[in-house]
Amino acid sequence: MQNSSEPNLDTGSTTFSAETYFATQPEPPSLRADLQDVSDFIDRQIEQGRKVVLVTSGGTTVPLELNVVRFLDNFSAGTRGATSAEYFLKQGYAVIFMHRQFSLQPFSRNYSHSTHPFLDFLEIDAGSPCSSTVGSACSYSNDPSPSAAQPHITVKTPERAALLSILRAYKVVQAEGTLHTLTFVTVNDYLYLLRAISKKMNNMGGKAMYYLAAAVSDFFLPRQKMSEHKIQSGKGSLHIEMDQVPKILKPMVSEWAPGGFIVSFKLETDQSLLIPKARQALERYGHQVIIGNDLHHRKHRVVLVSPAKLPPSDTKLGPDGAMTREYEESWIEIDALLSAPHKEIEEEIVKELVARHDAWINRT
Ligand code: PAZ
Repeated sequence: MQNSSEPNLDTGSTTFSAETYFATQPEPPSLRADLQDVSDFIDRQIEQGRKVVLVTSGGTTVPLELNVVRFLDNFSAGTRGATSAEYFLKQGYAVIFMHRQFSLQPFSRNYSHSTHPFLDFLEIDAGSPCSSTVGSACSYSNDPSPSAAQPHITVKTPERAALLSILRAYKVVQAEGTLHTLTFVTVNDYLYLLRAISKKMNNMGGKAMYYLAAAVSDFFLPRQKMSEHKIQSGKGSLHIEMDQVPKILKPMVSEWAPGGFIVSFKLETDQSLLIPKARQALERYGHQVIIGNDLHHRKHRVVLVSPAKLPPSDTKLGPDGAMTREYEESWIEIDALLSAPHKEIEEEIVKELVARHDAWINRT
């Protein structure tokens, strides 16, 4: 990076292998404690015979300075991950929900501060003092003692049924201890957590599913090239050269979680790229499913791309005589399900994946 207040140390490479990445980039300070909690959670789920899914959600950041003022961010509100996590819980899975700090979370996502603010559907009961315009005349509003008169707060009638159903599901999950959440902020946090959790979950073999919906940066600034302090603007325009984040699906599939069912997401803005890029990635990494979605239709339409289940006689040979793989695509669209006005596409995605995961566990 130019315009840095610190000397740049050349790491000698712009294409990091996963091995080089972890050998040169620092481990997040909270990693060990996070991992211990995840490990205890997994052990409890193994005892209870549950399948476990790791859901990653939200976007990673790439800090530009060690004392971070500016950073590069990846687009994702966390809707896909948080919504899917709820449906996995409903299907009996235990969920490790690894999400970007402050992005949407299962259950509470239904009352996001921007789209459905919680305070807007609460009301102070008529008849309670302070039920209308509350001002300084509301003498007890700040008195927390049990003996003090308190107004009754209720949920507005049209909101009650939905809230009750969400609250009940949330309480069941809490009582059963089937949801464990942990957070990342930077791409470095994400990579370290993903590696550690995948290795831990690999003890579960086929009962582990990985649902990688987080939006992860393809580029990063190695620690050795970062400015310690806020980059100063005095020297004119800023030129930053970022290195490529290693393609972690490769070691994930072959080393960290070879026994698991791995589902990754691919986001494109040009829909025509979805299938070719998904096939290319499956060819390269050899995991089970890629879900392609384009930015503007992601809430209504996705495509699941996976290796085709061909009988051996249909296996094709390439020009060099080597076996070539065939892929199949299935689209999920919720426009077709007009009967359900509040349908969420994640319900269908999760239903399909659970069926595929079960078939995969029971394969001979
Ligand atoms: O979180 P969100 O609902 O706003 O967006 C979800 C998504 C588009 C980030 C996700 O479906 C996805 O495609 N994740 C992978 C992105 C990538 O290609 O890195």
